[in-house]
Amino acid sequence: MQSRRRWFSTGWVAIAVALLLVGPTGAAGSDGMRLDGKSPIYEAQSQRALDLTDEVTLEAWVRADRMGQSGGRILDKSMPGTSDGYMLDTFPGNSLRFVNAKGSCTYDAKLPADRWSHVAGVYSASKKIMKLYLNGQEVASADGGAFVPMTTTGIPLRIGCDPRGDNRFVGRIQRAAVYRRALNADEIASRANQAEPASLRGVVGEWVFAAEPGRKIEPVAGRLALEVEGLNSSTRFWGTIAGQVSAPKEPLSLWYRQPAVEWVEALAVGNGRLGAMVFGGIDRERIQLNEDTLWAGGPYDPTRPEALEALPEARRLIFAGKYREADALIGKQMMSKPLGQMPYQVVGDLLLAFPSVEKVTDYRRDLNLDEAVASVTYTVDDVTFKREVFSSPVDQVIVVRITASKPGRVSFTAGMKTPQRATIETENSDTLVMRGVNGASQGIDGALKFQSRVRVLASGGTTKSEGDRLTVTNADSATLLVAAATSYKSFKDVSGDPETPAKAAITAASAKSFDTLRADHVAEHRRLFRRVSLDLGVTEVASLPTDERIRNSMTNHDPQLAALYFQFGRYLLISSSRPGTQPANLQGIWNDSMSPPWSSKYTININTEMNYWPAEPTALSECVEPLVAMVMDLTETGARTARVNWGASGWVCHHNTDLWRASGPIDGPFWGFWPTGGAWLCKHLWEHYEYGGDQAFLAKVYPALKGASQFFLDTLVEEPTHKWLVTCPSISPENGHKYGVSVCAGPTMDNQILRDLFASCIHAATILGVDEAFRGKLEATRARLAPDQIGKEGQLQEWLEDWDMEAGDIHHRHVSHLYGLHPSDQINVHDTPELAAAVRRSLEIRGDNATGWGIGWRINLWARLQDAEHTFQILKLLLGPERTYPNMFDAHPPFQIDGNFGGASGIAEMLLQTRVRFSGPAMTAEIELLPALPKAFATGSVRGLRAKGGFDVDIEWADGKLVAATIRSRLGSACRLRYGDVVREVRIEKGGTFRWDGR
Ligand code: FUC
Repeated sequence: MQSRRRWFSTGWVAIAVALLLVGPTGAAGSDGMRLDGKSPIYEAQSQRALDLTDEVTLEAWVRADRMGQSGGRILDKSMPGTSDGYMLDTFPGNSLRFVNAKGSCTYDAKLPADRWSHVAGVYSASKKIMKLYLNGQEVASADGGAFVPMTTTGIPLRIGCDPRGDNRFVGRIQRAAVYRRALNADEIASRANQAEPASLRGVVGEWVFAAEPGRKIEPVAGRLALEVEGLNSSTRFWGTIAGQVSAPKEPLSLWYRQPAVEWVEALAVGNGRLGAMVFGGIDRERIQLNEDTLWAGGPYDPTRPEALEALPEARRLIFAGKYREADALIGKQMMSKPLGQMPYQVVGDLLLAFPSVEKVTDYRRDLNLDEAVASVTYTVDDVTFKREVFSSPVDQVIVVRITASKPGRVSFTAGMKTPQRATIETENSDTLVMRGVNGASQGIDGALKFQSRVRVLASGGTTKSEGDRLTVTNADSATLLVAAATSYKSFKDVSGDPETPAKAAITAASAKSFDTLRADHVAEHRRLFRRVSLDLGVTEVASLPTDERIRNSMTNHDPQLAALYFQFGRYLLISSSRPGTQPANLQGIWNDSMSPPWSSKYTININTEMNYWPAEPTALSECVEPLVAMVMDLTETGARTARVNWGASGWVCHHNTDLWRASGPIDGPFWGFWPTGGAWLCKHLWEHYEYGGDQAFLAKVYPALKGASQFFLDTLVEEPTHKWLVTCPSISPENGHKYGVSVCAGPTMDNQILRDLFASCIHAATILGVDEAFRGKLEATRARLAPDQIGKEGQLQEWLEDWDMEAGDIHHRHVSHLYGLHPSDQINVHDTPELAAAVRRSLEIRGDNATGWGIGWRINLWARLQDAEHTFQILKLLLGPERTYPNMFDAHPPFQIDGNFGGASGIAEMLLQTRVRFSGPAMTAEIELLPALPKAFATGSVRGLRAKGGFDVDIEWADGKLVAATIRSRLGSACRLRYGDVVREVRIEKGGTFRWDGR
């Protein structure tokens, strides 16, 4: 009110007269607020009142500069890329456009730069009105088509830009308003022609802008204040950060001297199920939340009965060399319905707004990998503020702790937002509740309910609720407990109730002190994390912030960065995959989107397997449990796909699966027609036995191994030339061959995977003493699988025929046919040197640079080739800024977590490699020490790695040579130790230790 009076103090009568002559001024005596593309962004404080569905009017007085083709937003509450919300802008150029779920209404307004224009957009779904007004005159309307209600999803309303801060308006805005009804023509004309129009019924917010508005703009009518970027704003700090803090004490930390602005700068915490990305802002904190069962869709059946009819013809075409025709037929008749699977989705954000400050000193945010706690600290004047965030596997809540070094200094507002269909409200004076339903996708309706609850426990001060926010004022400290759950019970049952577990977790955690919550969390994390320690040497650069180290890693000598990357990989696995949770997907559990890249699913033609490569060797075998559980689910859904699509018994899974365990071929034949995904996953079941020797486990998973084998016994066919038994149709994952398609018969990878699958099934049946006749069948079939072949370039052939050099992309990221060397050990430098040399040739032809996971795989392969220096060169590619984001997430790009795990596994492979051989049920491990130790890691040690056969291994080395290794046996068995050319056979009793110096 104050400003309004000042604003018109020159006397409005004279101005009103002038107005009639020159059109609207709207704001005599004021130039309004200048927006120049860099000025602060204003956003309405509350979203709820703006969630209009039937009617809306958007009004503003603007003086636009000459704008480029893309124009700029005037009032925008719409989700970019969707028709959700509503928006008034100047697209194209200086036109006028009004957009909502109905579509758009545009008028070439030629908005002038030298005088004010009054602009308005009016919509009513029920009255079928969509109109644009310029200076009080109707100038455009959209008449045809359906007048649908507007969709609202809690997107903030912004003035002068879109919710991403893009499409910025350039020029002046002097007054703006939003109404929850469609104003009529007379009302608009009268508004346009008055200098100080009286407020009208239905106004939600009306704001006037001084030349230099403050951080907050109170409405002149309606209730909603505007704030510089509001609670939803970015975490960018507009003030100054002074001082240079030093590194945290814990060397296994990621740390930074500024808040995260981009998502790939934020720090990840997780308890396997609940994930959070912590931005560490100063006056705005964003904690982005995930729950690992919040995917789109619901139980569905993608099988395709017509596939089976087409199968004989597809095979005939392939064996006749008509690959393109086969591809067309498969595309038409054999792919899943729907053709895609369901995406993993975001819960939303917990947003905290703190009092604004101009200057802070000694800002630091870090992620302590040893404690699994993310922290933020900074000082304002003489008060040091601290925030700690962790996701507790013990208490099933995310805990946010806010403290200050002086009493009464903790004040903030907490709210939530989400792109999901959800409501957000307060309950009592201390709790925020988000209730929602998941999204639909590919025609599959959302069938999940979800809930997230945030409880604020402040000590001292006051806590109150207001609309959809909680405000804490002058507290000494505060703890926020965040819970989330969905109604998912299993891939076929969504009848759960999300409220009960979410409430129960908060109630139970509220009864514990913060110190106890934290101590319990840290102890449980350390139980797994501390099993392995790694020292690769430390140089001076190790004390620099993590983002700087990554940026300079190509030129720095920074061996500790590799050790940090290794431990970060272990940290991520512990945080994204724990017994009872979902397996780690393409992004682990961290995703801020409704439609993430590749839907953040389980891509099982490399990515999901790579996620679990470090699990057993780096002593995190418990973390494999979710993967095993998923395979057991797939035996059920995959049996349906086997029967319907292939007419086979057993079970099959193609190149992807999702929360609902869909197992059919998706996307298109080129990517999806690959029946060997489930068989590859079985390797992890078998390896769990090889590492741990747990027979009860083996008995439990044996049906999965058997069912996977059974499918191939039923579907392998004889190829005409050599009479080998081959998969058909199949592909060598995602690589087009000579004929420009990928469909083929018997790609090398399939033969290798099936050799492993059958061998593991035979060994398992032998150990369990079952299925003798079946074993015999597997042995006979295994002997007839196509062998590995060496092609004319000396390379390992990717296909039955020597097409490698004629393939469309000889530098392809996938190196599927090299599976035999890694992750399998069918090929190795000691037993099959010719084939190992052929793998090397293939790798040379492929080249070192690839996507994040492509590099990750190459590191493991070169380590298996035992070329230490080449392995190290590729490791550097992975650690460099092109493949590692500032928060150490792997960049495919975009973010994909497999590279993190492939890198961790590769570093382990440089230090230790193991193989097992069976004689009857007895396994003998061969443990090879320091097989690929580069000069850069000349002196160091590792403790707690695991070797197949049930061994724990510590290794110490100096100047590139083994000092000593300690091998402990958990099972009591024989092993061969190898260091360089020296081989030593030993038998270590159960619980016993053997120390060896390599001689
Ligand atoms: C496979 C890869 C892509 C990507 C996707 C998730 O299809 O070929 O590079 O990693 O999975």
